[in-house]
Amino acid sequence: MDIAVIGLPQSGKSTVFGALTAGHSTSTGGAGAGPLQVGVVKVLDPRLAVLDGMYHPKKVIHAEIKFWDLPPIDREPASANQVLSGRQRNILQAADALLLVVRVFEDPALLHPLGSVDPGRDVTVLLEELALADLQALEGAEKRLSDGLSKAKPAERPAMIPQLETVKKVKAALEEGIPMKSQTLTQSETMALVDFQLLTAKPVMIAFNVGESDPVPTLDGLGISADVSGGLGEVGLCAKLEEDLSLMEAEEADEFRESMGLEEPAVERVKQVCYNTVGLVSFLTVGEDEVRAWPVPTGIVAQTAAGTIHTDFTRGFIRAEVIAYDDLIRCGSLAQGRKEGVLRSEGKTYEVKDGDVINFLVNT
Ligand SMILES: Nc1nc2c(ncn2[C@@H]2O[C@H](COP(=O)(O)OP(=O)(O)OP(=O)(O)O)[C@@H](O)[C@H]2O)c(=O)[nH]1
Ligand SMILES: [Mg+2]
Repeated sequence: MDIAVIGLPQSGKSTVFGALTAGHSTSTGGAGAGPLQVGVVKVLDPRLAVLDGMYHPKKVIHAEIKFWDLPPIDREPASANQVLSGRQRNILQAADALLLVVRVFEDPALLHPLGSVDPGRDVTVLLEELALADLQALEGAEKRLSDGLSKAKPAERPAMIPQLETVKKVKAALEEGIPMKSQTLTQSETMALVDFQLLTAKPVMIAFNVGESDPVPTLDGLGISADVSGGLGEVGLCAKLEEDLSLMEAEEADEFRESMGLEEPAVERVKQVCYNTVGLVSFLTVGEDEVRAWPVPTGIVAQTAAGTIHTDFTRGFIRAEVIAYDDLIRCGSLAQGRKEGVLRSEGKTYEVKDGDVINFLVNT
């Protein structure tokens, strides 16, 4: 899962990124506008440790979250008709979710780009920037599609009209302040927009970067309604402190946390918020080679889930043998699970549940 870390200048993005990735990051894409930092965080699933003891596989593969530290969102871009740079846009479009860093900490020595520390305003501003970027993308699309339509042969036109209509509809709603993920669209309308990878369709989480003694604000408390925001995830952390702690030896960091009355490391809370906001569940696979957790969107059906292992598995899907993790542990083996009738055979449209241990039977 890829998460882009964005926010206003000097809000603490790189510090949040450092706290999450504990200094384990690499530069990438150095050409032109300077390198970007990317860091990988493992999502340790305790169920894999138990399965490891049961199967003794060669490898245990946990899910991973990749964080991308981006340059700030410039409120006065060099080019007035482009809010985000092309490169920023590409990374945001490819991301599964966005983590918006909002400054709450006070520091008289560090000027806020908008003149004052005001988290509620900053959340609104950042969401507006995302909406603006989508509006620009849709305006471009509308123009291209209209031009294409006027040049098309009469026989070609009927096939082109629905996409143009969808672009107009979504654009109008966006102008009313409704992000794409809060709009009611049919499946074919959603499909018509897939290629545009709109940013307001993505899950968004707010990371409130607080000072050491600041209370953590809430979106509710800031008066940001879920209707407008499309349902945001939220998490508070003192990024500077968390970054320092993340670089210490684990034992030393734990002592510090305890003495300061801090909860678990921020990265654990952020991971949880990511899973909840993006709406992920994990199915598991077991075997002598590897035991592995596969994060997939809630509600995914078996045939689509098979494709996360290998794209060919979607096409070649025959059926899925499924047992719930708890049942497998209770039975002690798949064979025993089959005997007791808790290992089931499921078809293409079976809805995958968190903790399902699955063996896909495929024709490749
Ligand atoms: N007091 C205080 N300072 C912080 C905190 N988090 C970050 N800073 C400081 O704020 C400044 C900017 O932090 P960065 O993490 O570089 O912010 P950024 O958003 O990545 O900045 P740009 O990429 O330049 O936009 C640094 O001097 C940090 O030390 C915090 O929680 N408290
Ligand atoms: Mg930075």
